[in-house]
Amino acid sequence: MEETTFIMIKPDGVQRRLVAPIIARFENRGLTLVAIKMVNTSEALIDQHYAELVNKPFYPGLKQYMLSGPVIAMVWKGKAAAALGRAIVGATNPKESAPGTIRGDFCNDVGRNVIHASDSVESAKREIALWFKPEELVHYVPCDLGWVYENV
Ligand code: IDP
Repeated sequence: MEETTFIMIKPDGVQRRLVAPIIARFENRGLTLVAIKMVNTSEALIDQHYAELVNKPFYPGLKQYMLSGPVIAMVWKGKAAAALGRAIVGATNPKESAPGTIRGDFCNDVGRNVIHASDSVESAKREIALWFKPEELVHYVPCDLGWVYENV
């Protein structure tokens, strides 16, 4: 229940006014919002965030996309938060994302797939440390936990 994951609404999600519907998907699933901020990204931050992809042929386009406007950076907490976050977001390529997932409901093209979710607990730790200072994470106990989880 203490696991956290990093979720980011990409520039197209912000421009297309999808912030509220996207956040609702995570709240509806019983995850707890721990941190949120709007960020004007920088080249250095995007290069670090996507360090594993910098040599891919699509990276220049990805970087331009990620620098094209503000993003919403978030940390969500809950049981299996990283795996659940990926399930809520859907497959990388929207053509393969199931309906009911964010990408399956709101996008079409892999290069405009509106949202990022950490792909593992380890990635989440790295990404949270990259995007947030420790004091920006606000931990509290939501009053409905016993209704979200069988064993609290
Ligand atoms: P993920 O976002 O589902 O974790 P990654 O493989 O880590 O997927 O790729 C990061 C991002 O790079 C994707 O979300 C997508 O925006 C972009 N991307 C991945 N593959 C391609 C591609 O083949 N063409 C264009 N953009 C891509």
